[in-house]
Amino acid sequence: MEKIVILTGAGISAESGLGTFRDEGGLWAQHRIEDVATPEGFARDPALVHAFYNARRVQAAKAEPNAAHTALARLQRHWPGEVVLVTQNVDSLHEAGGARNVLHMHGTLAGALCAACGHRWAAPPEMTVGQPCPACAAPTGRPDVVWFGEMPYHMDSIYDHLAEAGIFAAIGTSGQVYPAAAFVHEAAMAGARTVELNLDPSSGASSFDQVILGPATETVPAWVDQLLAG
Ligand code: BJW
Repeated sequence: MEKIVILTGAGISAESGLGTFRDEGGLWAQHRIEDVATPEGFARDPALVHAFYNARRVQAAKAEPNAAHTALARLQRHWPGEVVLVTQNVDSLHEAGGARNVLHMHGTLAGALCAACGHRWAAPPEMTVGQPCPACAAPTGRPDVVWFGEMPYHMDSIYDHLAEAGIFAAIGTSGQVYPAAAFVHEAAMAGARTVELNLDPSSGASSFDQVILGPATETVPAWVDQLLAG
């Protein structure tokens, strides 16, 4: 049975109350990317960056998975082949909705990372500047997320899955950030059928075989029903 590879973005968590980045009033309308989502911004003002991620960690902890998250978990349980979930999101709503083996290519709010030795540990609800690393004691704890200019996680595994995909879906992502924006091309080259599910057409919509527009809580359960009905 065909392998399904699904890429999700901030739009899938929007109806759980978590803000997207590039929609009107989104996170990038309120914060400068250079200040809060680059290693240079963290080096300049770590307190500002910790405050940004502490607030999002608190908000994400209160959020509940929605019908789109649970529908993808249902697809993972019932599809006779493999369903690989790759998310750009740093929340844990896929897991809370019952999904397994989620590849968090941009890291997670739940993790802390030592910028000096690379050790990882569970982030406290509030991270502070100079937090010592439990492994090497350097005062260089940072959120375990991937900023611009850094290499996303799990890339070898993701490219291997894309090369074997029979179906590729991108859900709730604007297609403006690489390398995720190019996954549709990788999957198409492997012969996959490609589908975008988004509120509005993304900047890469013309690269997909099919585009399904609407809120994820409506389109994703319907798409999953259709796949499982064969
Ligand atoms: C709904 C909805 C509803 C709303 N229902 N839908 C030129 C060309 C190519 C690349 C580059 C370039 N110049 C620079 C680069 C590289 C750079 C990049 O892409 N820059 C672009 C700005 C051009 N990329 C990087 O630096 C990456 N690293 C890298 O490339 O390493 C080298 C490499 C080389 C080769 C292979 C592999 C690697 C790292 C990128 C890191 C991004 N980090 C962030 C922050 C993470 C931590 C955090 O959360 O704070 O990741 S930025 C931010 O954007 C976050 C997101 O994951 C990411 C994508 O955003 P997403 O999810 O698409 O959200 P939005 O808001 O953009 O879109 C939401 C969508 O949902 C919209 O379309 C809505 O319509 C929709 N929607 N409600 C359904 N209810």
